Amino acid sequence: MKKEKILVIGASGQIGVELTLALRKIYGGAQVVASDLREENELLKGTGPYVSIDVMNKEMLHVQILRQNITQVYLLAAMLSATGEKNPPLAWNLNMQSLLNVLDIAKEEQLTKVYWPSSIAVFGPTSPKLDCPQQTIIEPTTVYGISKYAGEFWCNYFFHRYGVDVRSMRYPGLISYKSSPGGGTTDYAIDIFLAARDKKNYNCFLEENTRLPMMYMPDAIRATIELMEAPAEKIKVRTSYNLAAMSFSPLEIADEIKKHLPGFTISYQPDSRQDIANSWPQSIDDSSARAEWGWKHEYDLPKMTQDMLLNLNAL
Ligand code: NAD
Ligand code: AKB
Repeated sequence: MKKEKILVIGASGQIGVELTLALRKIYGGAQVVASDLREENELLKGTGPYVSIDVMNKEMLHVQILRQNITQVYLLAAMLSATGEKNPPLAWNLNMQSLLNVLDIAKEEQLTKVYWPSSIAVFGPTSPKLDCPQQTIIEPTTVYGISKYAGEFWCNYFFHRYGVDVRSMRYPGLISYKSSPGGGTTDYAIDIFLAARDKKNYNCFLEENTRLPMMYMPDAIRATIELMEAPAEKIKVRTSYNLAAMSFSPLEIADEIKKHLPGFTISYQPDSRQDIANSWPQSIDDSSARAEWGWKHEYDLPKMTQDMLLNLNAL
């Protein structure tokens, strides 16, 4: 059997750091090449190779894939929802061109697998708010959501037309303590923990009852690896799988934090991110992922909160 050699693009980001470390545990440090626009990453230092790559430079990317004998690519470079609204053409360009560059090279070099994440941001105000199904009305209102929805169809196209084994899931908002988030609407659910630890109060940029789908990073990393390791015949959805774990509002997460830190307080000052949050579903139906490749989440709100506070040394 051919030994896999993996390239993670966007390895210095919120997901990239933890995914790279997890993949290195499975495949060995030398088999997982971390890459990013950023020159280096403290958390990845000494764990395996790191190269600085601009995914928009297709030639340079192609050369690296050949030079490093890469067989699989995990593409994580993207501009997220809130940052994307500050510069829509740039977000569209990065989110689309990076994917097309990777898919084209994967086709040409017959890479064994490609991973590319989509997001709950594909859904818009006309999608069902509760238990939003895998297939439903999808009319995103952010440039980020539009780019993710278009990207899903490029993945589907490259699979059916060229046989590229590209796999994808629609992550909810991800909560983690190792690496900072990159400019999303769900980032408040990370900021709130840092504020609870450092200042004992948090001024939230979303309204108190804004419920959104969320997931703790260990679940997201495990889901990603399980999807990529599933036998190809189990992967029936070639656009992107709905994925879920928990849903909560700022008020509910603040109440959960207060169970551990009774002096914690929260105030609300919604900004432009409120409109983005209002356009997304409150909960997601991920029964296809559960039935087809066995997805099962481990962390709910209380378990995630306890683990976050422990790891941030707030308990
Ligand atoms: P992030 O912003 O934290 O990380 C992205 C990384 O890509 C950064 O380290 C950045 O330096 C790098 N990058 C940017 N432009 C690049 C370029 N031209 N070439 C190479 N690298 C470049 O993002 P993240 O939160 O880790 O998200 C990773 C993926 O997961 C994205 O596709 C995102 O849309 C998706 N996603 C994330 C979440 C979440 O809550 N974090 C939820 C849904 C989907
Ligand atoms: C964001 O808020 O933009 C991301 C996402 C849900 O895709 N966390």
